[in-house]
Amino acid sequence: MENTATPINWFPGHMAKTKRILMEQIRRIDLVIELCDARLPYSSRNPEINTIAHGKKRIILLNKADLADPKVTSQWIRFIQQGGFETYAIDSKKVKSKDIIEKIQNATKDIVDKALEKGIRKTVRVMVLGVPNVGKSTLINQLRGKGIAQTGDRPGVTRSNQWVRITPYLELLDTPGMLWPRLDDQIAAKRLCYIGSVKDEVTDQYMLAVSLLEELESCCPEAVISRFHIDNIELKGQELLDAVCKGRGWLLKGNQYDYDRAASVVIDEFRAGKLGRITLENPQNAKEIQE
Ligand SMILES: Nc1nc2c(ncn2[C@@H]2O[C@H](COP(=O)(O)OP(=O)(O)O)[C@@H](O)[C@H]2O)c(=O)[nH]1
Ligand SMILES: [Mg+2]
Repeated sequence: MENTATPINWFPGHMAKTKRILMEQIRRIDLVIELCDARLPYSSRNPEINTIAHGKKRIILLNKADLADPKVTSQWIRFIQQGGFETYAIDSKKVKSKDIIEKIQNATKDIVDKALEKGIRKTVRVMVLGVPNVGKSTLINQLRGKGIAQTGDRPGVTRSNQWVRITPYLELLDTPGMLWPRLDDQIAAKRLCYIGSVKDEVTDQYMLAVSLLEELESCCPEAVISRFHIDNIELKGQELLDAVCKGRGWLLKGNQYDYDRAASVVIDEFRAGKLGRITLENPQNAKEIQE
């Protein structure tokens, strides 16, 4: 089998619309929290954020750090800090609300103090940005905790545009996920499919599983050998998927390989972290991410 998947169409019209909506909201925003996936700190970052968040304070969170290789995450943290950004690795399902709120308060202290000088107790407004499925809503729900109402009681702050009040003086805006429009970057596109940022229905799961397996073979061969019970790590394409089907016993009647099952299980197991904590990109081999 040749590796000639049809290019992933990952910048449909609604992404352009999303960008427009974000550009409209940004004027009211004091701080942007950019969430990216710690397994893909290059491909899951959206270069458009530099335009959208231009001139705004920003904190970059490497989310799902529980699924990523902690050593590589530390490298990424240093790399992003060198680019002049405040950045942390988190697991948004477990992160302590207090810690993140403190970071937001520190980052916006000068804005709040300046307003106080004029006698105004300012409400800090934070926009949470990131590709689909990166954990934006999970983080916001975690920060909101139990019993804190959504801010549906003020004009312009409704449930429908997802403003959430965290403290009396802190509001967060959950945004629809936005993919980045670099149609030329098919590697990034594929990797975003691995982590579920692109809908599975629009991608060829078989091709996706094969290219994921090939990437895993080169980045963590031991994990592939032990999880899929294969012994030849040089295999590529269909031969690789055949070996995985054989190794895990994914067979149909008549000893045909069950490719559908194999593709979906390979992708699911990677997403669930069952192959271990894996990061697919490191700062040395990723292109420059700072602007
Ligand atoms: N393992 C892990 N899963 C997470 C984390 N954050 C979010 N998730 C899961 O990722 C999926 C997408 O999260 P969601 O908040 O809906 O993403 P959104 O599309 O950016 O709003 C959900 O199944 C979450 O439970 C994390 O830090 N670690
Ligand atoms: Mg969401």
